[in-house]
Amino acid sequence: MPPKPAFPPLTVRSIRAVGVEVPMTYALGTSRGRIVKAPLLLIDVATGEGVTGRSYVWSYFPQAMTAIASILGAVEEHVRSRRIDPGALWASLAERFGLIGVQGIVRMAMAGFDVACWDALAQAAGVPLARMAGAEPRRIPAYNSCGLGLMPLDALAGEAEKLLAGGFRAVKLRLGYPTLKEDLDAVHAVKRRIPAGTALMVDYNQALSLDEALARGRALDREDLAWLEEPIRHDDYAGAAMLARELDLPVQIGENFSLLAGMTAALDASACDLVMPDLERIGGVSGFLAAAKLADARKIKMSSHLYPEASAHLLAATPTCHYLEYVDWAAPLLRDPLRIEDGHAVIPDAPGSGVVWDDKAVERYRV
Ligand code: SMN
Ligand code: MG
Repeated sequence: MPPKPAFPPLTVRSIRAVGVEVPMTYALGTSRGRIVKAPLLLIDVATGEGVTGRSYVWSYFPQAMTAIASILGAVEEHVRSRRIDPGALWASLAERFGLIGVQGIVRMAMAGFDVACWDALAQAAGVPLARMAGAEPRRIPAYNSCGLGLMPLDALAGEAEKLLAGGFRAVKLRLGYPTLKEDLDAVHAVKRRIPAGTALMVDYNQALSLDEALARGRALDREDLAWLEEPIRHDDYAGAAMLARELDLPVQIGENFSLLAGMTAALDASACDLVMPDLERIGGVSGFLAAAKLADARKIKMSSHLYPEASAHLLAATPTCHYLEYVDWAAPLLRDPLRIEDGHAVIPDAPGSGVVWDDKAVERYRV
């Protein structure tokens, strides 16, 4: 990999956070509830040098946005006028928030700030974020995760077809229907409609007990699936390790890894065959790059979770890069949404992460 460019001298001037709710093209039924609007907190880090770095955090529910924005106010107070060196600022903020702890919405605010800082640095250096992270921009294999939530059986096949229309060769189906039979019916309905060779991932969002996961996993073993995601509660690493041992189907976890320590604990427990850290939960760009190193050291394939715009750059810097999770949820807010060609995310050849707001759209969806 090419050497990382030095960080250009930038200082924090202010942080702005704006909450939006963006209607989703496909409602997403998960075993944890149905999502129809994306609650996104948009973050702008203005620098004394004139460059503005941007990021967003997926806030899971709208009320969280107010709380995260408020924590960002405390972040701003602490880092105002400081030099932008993401690692040093992370360490300093972790110390500042030591009593409440770097978790939950504090971690979300810190990660959103970190990603925006990296975007500002890449812009100031005049390079794509991938280069700032030490990688050559390249095309990243992507799966379409926009839809295929829990829904009536007769609607699934049509949606699968729509999701492949953009050239994708991989899609993810949410499972966790009341019975195994319904899960299998959903898998079969989708498989009947997608071309042979299309990768099909399935995601339970932690819905199953360990016994039920073993039973359903054994049945799914025969379905030629790309992975089985979060079958059981996310922090039961011993249970996940048992499933990973017993099942042929690769067990995928990672969107709930909290910082590198969470991922390390999971890998030490042999809890999974694949990992998919989330840019926000793993600790922003700095955390994601550390996760990529760890995945490489343990020879485990790594995908991303949400945030496709910045994650595409970072997967270029991930030696064991597997799949980008593509969702279009922020696309209506962006001047140049991430492009998918032939099933691959195209890293834009422009300075920064590629996240530039369409101001009119932001106004339209602002809450
Ligand atoms: C998911 C989780 C949370 C919000 C949206 C989607 C899902 C995924 O687990 O992996 O896409
Ligand atoms: Mg998931």
